[in-house]
Amino acid sequence: MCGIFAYLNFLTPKTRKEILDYLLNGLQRLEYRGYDSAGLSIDRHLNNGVMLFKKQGKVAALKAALIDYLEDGCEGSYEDILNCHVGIAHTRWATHGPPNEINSHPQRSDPENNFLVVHNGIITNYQDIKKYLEIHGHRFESETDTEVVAKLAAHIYSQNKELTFRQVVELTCQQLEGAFALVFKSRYFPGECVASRRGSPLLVGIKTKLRLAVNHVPVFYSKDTKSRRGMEQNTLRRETSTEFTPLGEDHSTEYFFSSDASAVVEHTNRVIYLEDDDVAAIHNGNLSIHRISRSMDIESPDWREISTTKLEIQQIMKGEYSSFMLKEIFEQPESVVNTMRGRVNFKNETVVLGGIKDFIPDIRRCRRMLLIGCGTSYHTALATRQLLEELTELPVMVDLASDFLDRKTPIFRDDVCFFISQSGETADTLAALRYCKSKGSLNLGITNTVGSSISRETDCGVHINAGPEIGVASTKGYTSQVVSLVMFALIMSEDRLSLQPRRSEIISGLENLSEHIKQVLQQDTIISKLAEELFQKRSLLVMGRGYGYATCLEGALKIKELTYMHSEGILAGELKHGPLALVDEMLPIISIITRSPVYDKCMNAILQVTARGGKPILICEEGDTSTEELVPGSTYIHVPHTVDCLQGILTIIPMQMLAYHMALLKGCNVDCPRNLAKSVTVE
Ligand code: G6Q
Ligand code: GLU
Repeated sequence: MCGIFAYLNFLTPKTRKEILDYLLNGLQRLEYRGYDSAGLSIDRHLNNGVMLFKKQGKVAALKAALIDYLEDGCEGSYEDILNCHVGIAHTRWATHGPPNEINSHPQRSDPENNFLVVHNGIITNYQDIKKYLEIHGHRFESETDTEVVAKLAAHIYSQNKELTFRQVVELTCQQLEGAFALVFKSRYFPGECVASRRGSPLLVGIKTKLRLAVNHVPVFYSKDTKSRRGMEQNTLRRETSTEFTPLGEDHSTEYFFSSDASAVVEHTNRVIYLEDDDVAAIHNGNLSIHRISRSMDIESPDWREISTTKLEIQQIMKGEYSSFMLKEIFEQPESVVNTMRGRVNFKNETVVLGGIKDFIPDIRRCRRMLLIGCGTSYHTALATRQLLEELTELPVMVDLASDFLDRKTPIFRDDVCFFISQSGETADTLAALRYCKSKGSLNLGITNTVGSSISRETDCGVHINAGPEIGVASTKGYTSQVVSLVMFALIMSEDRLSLQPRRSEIISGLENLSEHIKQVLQQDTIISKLAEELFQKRSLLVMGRGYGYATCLEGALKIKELTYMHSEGILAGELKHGPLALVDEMLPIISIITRSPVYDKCMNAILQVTARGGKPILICEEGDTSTEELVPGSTYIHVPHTVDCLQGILTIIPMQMLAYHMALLKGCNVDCPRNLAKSVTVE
């Protein structure tokens, strides 16, 4: 989820200082991705050992610690020249185990650092692998999922010392489930580096003095079960060693592995984007790419192109995006998948939330559920209350943490309280949690931040795994929180026969969610045009009901916090009870209207608006011709149709994009709106 940077210099003499500068600088280039700790590994001066440096906090803290250590001179000087060397580095954003030095990466196989690995992503079957390795005598030191990878590699190698580094990694990765980008370094294979990915991005940068002989790297298959001509071969292919070399006599080459191009562009613009299950190995200065077998269904090419990246250094601080907020909005197709990864089995229609599974029987026995949060996290509670009521048949209360505390709300031992907080540190939510703890309820955390106060102080919980959210306005945090509570509702209803068709419908909606979000994001041009029409208005209403109501409040919050324009989310059912007085030809009203049992009621509200000269802007479903017939001539933003309880995820995204574009037009800082902070640690 965060950053990987590795550097290999082959026949390219570099001082230890230069290598460390490359690694630290690479990590700094990846800082925009957000992280909580950093670490790196380089070779030791003497006896072929490997050094590990890890630090909680910023890369600058790691740098300071390194300088202190190396300047003491005990591990060889800064100026030692290393002709062939591998250094690996990482910025971690914790998913398993709080941020601290032991949990930082590189993770190691043993105290001798025989195999080291840096990892982005989540290994979903790490507990099974851990049990297996423990039986075989391995002792674990960290709480991460990643440590199993280093130990498994060492275990596999200990059983067959004939294996090449690449084969060790290939066998290791075959056992892994989940999402990963991995880069390995080993004491047994000095000067070699092996990397692989599945679901998390990873690229290789190449720098040579002379022109490259080829503009692609061939892919080799360890097990070629089906040739291109469709003939069964079932043979192990012979290894070919020189897969890729520069032209001429000078074979000096430098390689970079990185999560994205921003960390390598200052060294080279020649990059190879690895594909899922590629194993890229550098041996004797040669890069080769291997796969276990050809994909049977996709005609993927037998080579990886060496492309020329056009990214300029000035552009890279936020990757290819101009702001964190934009990056986070566009990450949502991926972040919702990360929230579900290893938890939803779409085939068997089962859901497992490891962090709460032992508490499910207690939760099922409760008398009431309370969802508590602030701001966007409170809107998550509103967005999921209806589904929770439907699938649990329990009373569900939603509360703003501050108000909940002001009221000294009565709480009982048979209550289950959810504390929803992206940061896990919000003072009001934390105070509400502490209050509930004193009353003896069962307390669950829904947070994005492993090791945060809410994650530590609750009895159990769900990490939403959306990746770090840096923009003050919450975007991907919101959609992943909603997905987490939907998954929880699915678990609560798994043994209810009568609810199975409903569960299937929701699980299928979750399966298609990422694709649907991508379709919504394609509306960017229409939305930016709409922003041009709206950004100079004085006020904006967002109206809807049912599952659309949370979108109204959250959409209005996005507009007001980013553009400083007055904006209000209103429940369509309340229109006649006040807000209708505001309606005239001038006031823009965005209406959320999707096919649901409240469609007719939403339509009535829209007609009341048009009857008073108002011109609603409609967020509706693709193919919904009836709305367009009833309200002709309005501006429409279309979102794909999905199951009602997930529709709010698709309707909030145009609102996030609208708020973003309006803020840009008004010249506001989209990442840090005035007067607001990302983590509100005071009440
Ligand atoms: C909205 C903000 C804000 C946030 C709250 C609660 O865009 O990000 O409303 O949701 O301050 O924060 P936590 O979710 O971190 O508790
Ligand atoms: N899951 C790993 C951990 O928690 C890696 C997290 C990351 O991508 O930084 O250590």
